[in-house]
Amino acid sequence: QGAPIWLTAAAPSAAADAAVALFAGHWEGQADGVWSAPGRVNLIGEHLDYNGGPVLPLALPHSTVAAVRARHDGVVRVVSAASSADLGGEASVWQGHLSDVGPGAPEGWAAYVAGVLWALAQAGYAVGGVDAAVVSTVPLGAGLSSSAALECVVALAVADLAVLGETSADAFRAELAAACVRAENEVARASTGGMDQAASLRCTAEHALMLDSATGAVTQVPLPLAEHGRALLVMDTRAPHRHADGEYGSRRAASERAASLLGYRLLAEAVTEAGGTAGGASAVLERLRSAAVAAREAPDRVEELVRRTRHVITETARVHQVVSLLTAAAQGSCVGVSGVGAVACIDDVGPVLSASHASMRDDYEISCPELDVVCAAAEAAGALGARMTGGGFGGSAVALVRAGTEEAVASAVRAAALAAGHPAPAFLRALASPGAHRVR
Ligand code: GAF
Repeated sequence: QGAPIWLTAAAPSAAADAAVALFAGHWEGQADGVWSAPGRVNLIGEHLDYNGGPVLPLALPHSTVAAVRARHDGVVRVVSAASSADLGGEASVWQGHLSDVGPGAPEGWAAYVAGVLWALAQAGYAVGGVDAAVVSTVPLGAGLSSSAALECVVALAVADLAVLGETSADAFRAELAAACVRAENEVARASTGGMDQAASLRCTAEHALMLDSATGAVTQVPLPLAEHGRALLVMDTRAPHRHADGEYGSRRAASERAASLLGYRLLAEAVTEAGGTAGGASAVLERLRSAAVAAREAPDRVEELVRRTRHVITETARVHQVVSLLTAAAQGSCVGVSGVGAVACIDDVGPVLSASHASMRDDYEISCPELDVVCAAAEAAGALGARMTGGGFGGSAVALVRAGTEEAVASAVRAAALAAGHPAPAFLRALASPGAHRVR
């Protein structure tokens, strides 16, 4: 059967050395500095960002690290290490001029670098170009935001070097995140929401980040896991993403259609109408059903819109539930379903994660057999709860486990995946890590 594969994060100094060495091997002279931006795992709140709802990601120790030098001639030159087939399999180089960057250009991974400079310029910042060398331990294609990590490390480096703003201030980081989202939406043409960029730039160590996607406001939510003998295990299914872009776009379109049938711009407004009660949710869903029928939507489409909206309403409630449980655990004021005390409150998060997975599988329909198998196997092996995380249709799941059981859970999950004829998953320890920062 073999042992589980663990994806480890590089020590910051080793990653910085690797980026500096890559820079020296490709661009004459020295970098001005080295920056790091993390990948993320979303604890709960899936497909809520573009609906204006709350999300709760944390930054991973797995990061993208860039050695960067400012330029003043509009040229962008970047080399990326041989981290994966997505990046060309071997060190891959892109160079171009900012005047050639815009919606749809360049294509491929360079969009996440050049696109950020373009978006900053569009936002009115004086951006002159860069030389950069990038290395990363964020697994690619795992739904752990490798592209956001790349955008965010570039944005922070450029902002620091050109002194575009107070890069330690959360308000300025929100502006940088907005530029990264614009690069992703317009230059890379991926219609994603803003969770991943906010996570990479605005997370802090030992906390999850509750982002209110409607206002951009954030709350740092304590994640007191290690001291209470609990841990988060990320399980990368390594399943091929099936039509993920098209399916993501169709979920987004369905949400927009449902909101508009209800007379709203964002489905978060329907969540407010539901008022946090089961009766309120049923009333909203009934109103949606009637509006969709009146608009002559096909019967299947009517029920699809109802299911999608139900996920948004129930998932929003689950985010607030998890935030309350974690906050109570940190304050030691916890009376949970499973008992009294911080551990009880943390353990009560488990079933909420599992309910979230069921909602994504059955109502939002973004899971896949590989994700269902790893979540079920983790729970059968003693995990307190598990759910798919990120966009879906492949990628990763996250499980809340008792500290010290990670290896046993990973072995059981690996065995279950192989028995189902799926690829061997890879595993990461998700320690809540700092957001993007300058390394040297
Ligand atoms: C992807 C997107 F990039 C995010 O914006 C978010 O919508 C997520 O899928 C689903 O929660 O990571």
